[in-house]
Amino acid sequence: MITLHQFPPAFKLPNASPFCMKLELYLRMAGLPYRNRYTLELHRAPKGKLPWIDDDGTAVADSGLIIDYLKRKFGDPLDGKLNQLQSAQALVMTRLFEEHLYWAVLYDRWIGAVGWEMTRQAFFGRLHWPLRVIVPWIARRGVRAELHGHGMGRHTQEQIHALGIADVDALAALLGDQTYFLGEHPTSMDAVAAAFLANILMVPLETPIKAAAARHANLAAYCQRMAQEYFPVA
Ligand SMILES: N[C@@H](CCC(=O)N[C@@H](CS)C(=O)NCC(=O)O)C(=O)O
Repeated sequence: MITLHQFPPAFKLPNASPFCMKLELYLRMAGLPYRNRYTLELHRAPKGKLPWIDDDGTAVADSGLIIDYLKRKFGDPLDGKLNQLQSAQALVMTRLFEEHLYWAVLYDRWIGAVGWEMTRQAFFGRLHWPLRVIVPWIARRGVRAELHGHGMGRHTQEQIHALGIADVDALAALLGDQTYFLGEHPTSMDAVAAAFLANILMVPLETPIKAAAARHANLAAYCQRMAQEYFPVA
């Protein structure tokens, strides 16, 4: 049995971490049985980040590498029929979501004042004093350093929003009037897209990036469709 180690649900989504939500979505879409283990214990994760899985004693970390492992072990019902061009498109879109847009969203949640208040309440609101003050301060300092290291955090807020909006506009154009990102059949790319888009469109944080995504009727409808098919929204 696969045990999925991920953060507890937040923001009324299966997970406030798009990487955790992506992996759970993939497991559901591929029809693989799993059980959830909600945790905050990053020090137990093989790479110090969530999600990771324990598959009957085999630990695998990183959502993308986990999906590769699952495909090798259980087969590839979602992506098996993709051609070379579609696989390349999936890779490029995944990189855009995970290595670029993610950082703009992270900035809005952890650095922008309104986002930080929401994040602080959701993630640390149940801690007792003085941990309720100390832990979020340390965590936010860590995220600020990561944003700086990535480079996104060195831009102004306006520039970060413009970069995120350009990503969202490009993704809307790529989706076009297709049902799924690579055509009429769901693929693992849709686990990525739905997890990241839900974490923008379905989270109660009003940002210019969310407004830009909402202006694209195809992105909003896609997100609703994926939610109806694959994940519960509380
Ligand atoms: N490349 C990793 C990224 C995972 C990731 O960044 N997880 C974040 C949550 S969204 C995390 O665990 N952060 C905790 C930390 O970095 O201390 C994957 O695809 O699983």
